[in-house]
Amino acid sequence: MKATAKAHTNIALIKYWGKRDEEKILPMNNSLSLTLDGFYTTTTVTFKEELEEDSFVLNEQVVTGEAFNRVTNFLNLIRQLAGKSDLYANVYSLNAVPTAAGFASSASGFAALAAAATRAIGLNVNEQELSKITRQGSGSACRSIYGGFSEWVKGEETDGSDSYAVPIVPADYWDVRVAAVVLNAEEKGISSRVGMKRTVDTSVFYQGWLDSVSNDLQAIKIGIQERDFEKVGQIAEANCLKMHATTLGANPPFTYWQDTTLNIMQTVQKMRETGIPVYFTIDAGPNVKVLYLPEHEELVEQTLKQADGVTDVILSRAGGGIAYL
Ligand code: 2P0
Repeated sequence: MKATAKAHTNIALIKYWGKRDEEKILPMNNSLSLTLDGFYTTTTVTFKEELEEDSFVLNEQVVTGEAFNRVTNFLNLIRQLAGKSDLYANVYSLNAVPTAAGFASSASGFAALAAAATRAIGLNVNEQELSKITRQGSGSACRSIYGGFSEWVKGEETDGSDSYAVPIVPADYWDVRVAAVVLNAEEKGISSRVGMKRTVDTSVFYQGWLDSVSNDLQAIKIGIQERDFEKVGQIAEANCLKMHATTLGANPPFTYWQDTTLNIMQTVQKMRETGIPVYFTIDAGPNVKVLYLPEHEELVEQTLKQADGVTDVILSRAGGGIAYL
């Protein structure tokens, strides 16, 4: 009862920001992302009758505490679905997501875990069902089931049965690239989980965010179909700025940005003024991701590397969906 799966992380162009159900991980709004080739997790799950508890090894280190609890709670869900409540597993993961790049490794991590664990325990699930299961480990992970662009449809049901991601276009539809700009910045003080909850509960700007998402989503999907880079970039950048604006209206207020974050945002805007189509997006941390087209790769990389406060620039193409190894 063993299986290995590989999943890539994804970058949201329309952000998931806020839950309507914390436990089932049901979002307030739809979100849309691009799966990235350069950042992934490979996970092997082995269920064995003789085990008396789960174990989790990540990058050759035994994991305990909260991170272990999240994995074992997620395996409980899969055991329950399979009707095998007393069957425990060894989980062995390798993360090719540099922590410093500021990507949530939970996206590739839970997607790979869900795929490997369901297959190892003998559950026969399609991609939609797998996305739904993955969502309950970490919200953004449900989008990593698919390659290329995918959308997490928030759903309406209270049981979460209609909340899962769907594919928009595959990775080979359009060669859009992403530079992850690693900054000389301190670790974030507020996790995305805590940040989004505080924003939903207290931000005076949160309703404005919710009211604007469906227009952004509709427009960006047309932009993707038409391979209209400027349209997609403009919408993604504006959507990111709106998400971050909600944190300033929270109580107590907070921001994920640091001075180096603002510096890169301005560097990107200046490149645009010289006629290079580049756009930024930022998640729940200080680092910046820059969207660009292949013909501008060299210039984008050089310009970003030379900006103040940058320690590294990691380039990535669009990536594929779940793969079983
Ligand atoms: C996103 N983020 O759409 C947004 C944008 C951060 C900012 O999804 O609580 O790790 O596990 O569902 O998925 C980060 O949140 O949160 C995130 P949980 P997750 O990518």
